[in-house]
Amino acid sequence: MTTRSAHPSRRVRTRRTLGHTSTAAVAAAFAALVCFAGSSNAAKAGSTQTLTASADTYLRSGAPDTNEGGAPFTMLRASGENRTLVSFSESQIQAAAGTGRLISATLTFPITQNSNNWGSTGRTVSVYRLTSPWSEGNGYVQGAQPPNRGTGAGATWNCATDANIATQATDCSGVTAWTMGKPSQPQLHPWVEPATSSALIQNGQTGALSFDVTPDVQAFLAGTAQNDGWIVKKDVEGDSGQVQFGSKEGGSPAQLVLTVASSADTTPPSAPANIGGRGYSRSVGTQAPT
Ligand SMILES: [Ca+2]
Repeated sequence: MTTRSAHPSRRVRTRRTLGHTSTAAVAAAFAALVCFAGSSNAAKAGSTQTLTASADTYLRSGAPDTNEGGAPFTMLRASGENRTLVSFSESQIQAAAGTGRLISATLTFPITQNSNNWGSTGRTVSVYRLTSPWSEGNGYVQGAQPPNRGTGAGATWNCATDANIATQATDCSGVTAWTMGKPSQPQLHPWVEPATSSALIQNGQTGALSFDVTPDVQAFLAGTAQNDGWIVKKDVEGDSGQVQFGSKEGGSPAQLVLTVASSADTTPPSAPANIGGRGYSRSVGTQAPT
């Protein structure tokens, strides 16, 4: 498979498909995008490029000093308020954009386990841009046999960076602490309201859950926002609904799919025969997973 989504109609179809929550459609789109990511060819201007998460973990209000950065999944669920964190390398985002113009950025989470307890009409999950740096950590406790609290620093419910995740103490203060609770005081939270975007998740849904994060990535590229990644949580966290997403450690990390046009390209792409021949030869480098 070529890395170039050279034919305009194919590219448009892919982007439209990602906007739906139809299981089959999302699964098909995700499979196609994974195929793009697997190629070693340098991406070209006007192409769709896929980055893989550089850090992922999830937070648990029910275990507020426990890190799950080494888990083979991330999770959302009502019991103990599980929330997913993910971030992508700023240098990889910059390299992927190059001097081009960002058309779209889609954050995609592969669904690896759906508990199918989302009510009869599904529930809404939203992604927010984080405003605090955090540390992934290497703990794997929930569901692990045996549990491994991990070593060193990592994110927890209480701490953006808990200095010692091996202990059940809150080892952070000041800039390394954050406020995940206090729902009536949103100004204390380390994320931007309102949500960047939302998606519906339903019983029986497989494939992937995707969010449009174009404005956030545009802000990263423009230098008007710091790239601290995103947090994903259910809009009503007390409602039933549990899902696991793939993680780096599980071999199926979240992906950031960027569609970038050449900075000189102000018109839709021309026929495939013209691409690469004149003005489309800029190489932006291969995005290897980290
Ligand atoms: Ca991880």
